[in-house]
Amino acid sequence: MTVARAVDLLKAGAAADVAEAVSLLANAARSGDPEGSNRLATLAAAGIGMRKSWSRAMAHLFSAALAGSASARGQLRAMASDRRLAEANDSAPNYWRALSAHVNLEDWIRPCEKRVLNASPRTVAIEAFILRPVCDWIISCAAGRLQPALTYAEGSATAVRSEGRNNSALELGLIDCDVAALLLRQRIAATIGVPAGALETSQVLHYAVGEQFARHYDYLDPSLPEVAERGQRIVTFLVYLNDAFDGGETDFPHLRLRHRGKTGDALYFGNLAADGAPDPRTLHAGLAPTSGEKWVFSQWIRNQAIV
Ligand SMILES: O=C(O)CCC(=O)C(=O)O
Repeated sequence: MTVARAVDLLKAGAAADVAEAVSLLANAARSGDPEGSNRLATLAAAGIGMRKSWSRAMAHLFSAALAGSASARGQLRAMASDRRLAEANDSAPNYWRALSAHVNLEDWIRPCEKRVLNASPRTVAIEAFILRPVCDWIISCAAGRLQPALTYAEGSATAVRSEGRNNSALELGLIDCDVAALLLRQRIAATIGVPAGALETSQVLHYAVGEQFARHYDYLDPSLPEVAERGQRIVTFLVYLNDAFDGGETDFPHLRLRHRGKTGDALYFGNLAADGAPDPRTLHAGLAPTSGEKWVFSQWIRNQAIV
């Protein structure tokens, strides 16, 4: 009840509501509610209602796991670098403490090897951007929470269902993220060299056979007031969460490039030309899988901090 009330307050978003939510969660955590600690972990990792601190986030996550939070336990198992320990039985004393010690935060901001697929517009592939267990974790959290994916009609501020985008998606606002998703966002921000605040709401995309995100641009119409207020979308960053499907490539018709990554690989591209104008050569599509189902973590990035 207390945690649900705190989440409602966080969604309301006013400073006083956030402060009350933090205090409710802290009380819940103190009285042993695992979800109180789990939510505090997210707030510390996102810097909501408190200073952003990964070490505090990890401490809350450890407390949540110890108190029995299935979410915290799943996150620690997904993120730990010692895979044997992560897959071991949790009955050993100090198991969750030991596992927490194997979540290496440095790994998440370490520079990664990039392969340029196209010089202009710059389109870059990265192998093994995140580990398969993290992909599996993100998929397991999104499955069951998917909604029809929406698009904005030209010049309109209302998102609608369209034939061209008939797949489904989960939108992950900051407070909907867990520490694993926030670390992924941090890794993306570090790779592009932007503050984490320049990342829009993340999306987990799901495509069943025949579902697609038809050809589109990710940049925004520069004349929109939105662009003056919240900046332009400069980069699109995709992480392929699985590869057990046929078809389903990311297609760039103007670049004669069709790409699909293996589980955990990433692809990113710049949406603007060198002069800062939208680059129509970035036209792209998420093609429909012809068998299996496709999962992608999609991140649009602005040229200024928006959160
Ligand atoms: O799913 C894909 O391969 C492409 C996704 C996409 O076009 C987007 O997120 O803008």
